[in-house]
Amino acid sequence: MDLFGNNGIGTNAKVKLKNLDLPDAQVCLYENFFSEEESEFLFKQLATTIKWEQKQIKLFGKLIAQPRLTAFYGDAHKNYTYSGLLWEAKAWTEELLMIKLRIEEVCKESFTSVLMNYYRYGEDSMGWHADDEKELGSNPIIASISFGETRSFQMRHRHNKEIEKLSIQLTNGSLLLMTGSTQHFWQHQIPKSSKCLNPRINLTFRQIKN
Ligand SMILES: O=C(O)CCC(=O)C(=O)O
Ligand SMILES: [Mn+2]
Repeated sequence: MDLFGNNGIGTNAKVKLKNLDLPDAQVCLYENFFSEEESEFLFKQLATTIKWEQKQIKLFGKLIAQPRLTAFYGDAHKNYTYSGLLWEAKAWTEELLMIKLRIEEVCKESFTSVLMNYYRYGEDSMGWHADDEKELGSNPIIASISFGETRSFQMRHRHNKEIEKLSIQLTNGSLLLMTGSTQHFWQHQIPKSSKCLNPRINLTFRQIKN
């Protein structure tokens, strides 16, 4: 498939941009950012070429396996501390560079790194957090791409309990862009689901400033 040529940015007629109108946040969702055909191809490529690992994290003094597989790729020496783990970047693959280029054209920003999550089934999840590590700078720019099964991406305000939690459906080929003050004021999570769900791959492109 020609991912650089005729299928280039802006040529997927189905791309739909939604600006989520949230207080203290700047969040946009591009549905069908990648076409169905591209998404299917990229899911398969990423599932087979990325070195997925199930890492252990310490929770309340106990080591437990993270409920998903992860990987971290990017520019050399742009290391990252996340969930109490030090991540050393593996070298960009051809597909990751292509995806990065497509996002950079739209965001008018460049990214140094990508943190990836592989949710194998409904039981795989990610708990409440904000992407606010100091390496990401004062107003982190997070470009999040999803392939495979649709999962709920929930957001809650960190201080104002009167603002209702919201749930965004992240569909195959979508791009969610979080910028500005979002990480200061909001947390997000991918909750477990008791439904029998197919796998999903999520890529969060980041700027490591160190
Ligand atoms: O899977 C997702 O959509 C969220 C991933 C995420 O929040 C992260 O990697 O920090
Ligand atoms: Mn996150």
